[in-house]
Amino acid sequence: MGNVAVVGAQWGDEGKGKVVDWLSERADVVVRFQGGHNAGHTLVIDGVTYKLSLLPSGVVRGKPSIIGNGVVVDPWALLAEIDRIAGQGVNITPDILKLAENAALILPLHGHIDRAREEASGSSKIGTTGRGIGPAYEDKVARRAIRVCDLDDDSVLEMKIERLLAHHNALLRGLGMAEVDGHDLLVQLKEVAPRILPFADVVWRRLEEARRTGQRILFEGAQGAMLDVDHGTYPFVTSSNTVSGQAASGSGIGPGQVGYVLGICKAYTTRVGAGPFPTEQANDIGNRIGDRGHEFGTVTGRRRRCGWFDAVCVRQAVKVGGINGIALTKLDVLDGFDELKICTGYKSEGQVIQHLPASMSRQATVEPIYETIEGWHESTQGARSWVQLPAAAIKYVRRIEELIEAPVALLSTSPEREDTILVR
Ligand code: 2SA
Ligand code: MG
Repeated sequence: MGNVAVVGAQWGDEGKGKVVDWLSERADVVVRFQGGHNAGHTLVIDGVTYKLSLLPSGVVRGKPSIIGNGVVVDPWALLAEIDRIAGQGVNITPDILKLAENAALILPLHGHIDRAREEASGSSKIGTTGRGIGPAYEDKVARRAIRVCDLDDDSVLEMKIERLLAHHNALLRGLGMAEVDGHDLLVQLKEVAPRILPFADVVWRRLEEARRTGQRILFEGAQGAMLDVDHGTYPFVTSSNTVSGQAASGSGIGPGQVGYVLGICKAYTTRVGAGPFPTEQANDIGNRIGDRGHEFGTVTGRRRRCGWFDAVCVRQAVKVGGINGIALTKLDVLDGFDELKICTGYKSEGQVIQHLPASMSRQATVEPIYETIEGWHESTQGARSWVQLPAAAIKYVRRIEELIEAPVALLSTSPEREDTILVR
């Protein structure tokens, strides 16, 4: 195995945590390259469940781990997560974890703005995780973010806080909301700095060293292609690029080093938050999938919307993200259905189309065209080899491969990592 990037091929929650954990054993360093503590990656190791949001999944196994520059970092959330994982017996030291010194910070005001906007949006809510992700990325691209390296220098920090608040306080005043006190923010940041700075590093150099010495890098994506700020169901997306191209720029290495791109998708579809979801089953079928699949958000506990496998969306994710192979997860959730449906195209404005259009109104009105496939009644849960699968399940997987134009390289049949079938 060379370098691998693991990315979501749907709307997130495809089971990346388990696959990253499975692959991290063979990797020398694990890197997060976008998103923040909006992610929720669940790992089950020897029956113990670990829920990670910001930390790269490799840390649980003591793998050198990197939070890259493309991530937005809430320092308090990072420390809380480190402490929580320490409570489970995993000690995270600056030897293990490196934080890009050029990563932008999520500040308390970003969370306030995120939640206040959502509350004010009524029925046009995005359904964000409320973690301040969007506002933090806005400040980053507007060139007024406070970054990890700024924590090291009081005078720079003061100057940057002043610039940042000149922008935000003017807006908050206009909305009749409480302004942010610059001195309080400075005190808060100076208080957290001594615990954050030991993790700060020049991570591109660490990655360059890995490249030079032939170490294997595992890039760990968060969310999924349909939540990508460019390629997803805009504006119902997260505020970062989630596709594999981001693995390079979000960590500081060339695109040629990204290696094999493994897209993760469920054998059905889920989405949490608002926005288009053509194959959604807001009915008994969706409820049954949700109950069997325990479909609740890891971070927010929200119930996920559920529906049939959408081959159009996944094929699009394969193409825009250069996915070389797919890890198909949660096949066992579909056990016991008489028949299953796969979406093979859409009807839109009287035409049959083979892609999800960019326009918001067309995305909201496409009608899925389904192909019906025979189900299976045997249990696939915990299957560890191809021969343990019922013929109908194999047929279902093969049909998905054909439609998405990518091979299924891994098949996961339970949260336990041993319950994984290596197809190729
Ligand atoms: P945000 O908070 O600005 O990134 O929200 C924007 C949209 O992105 C979606 N989003 C997610 N969707 C699925 N899983 C995510 N992570 C958590 C999980 C979510 C949770 O793993 O379960 O616990 O609720 C995630 N993060 C962001 C979000 O729903 C919005 O649609
Ligand atoms: Mg998740």
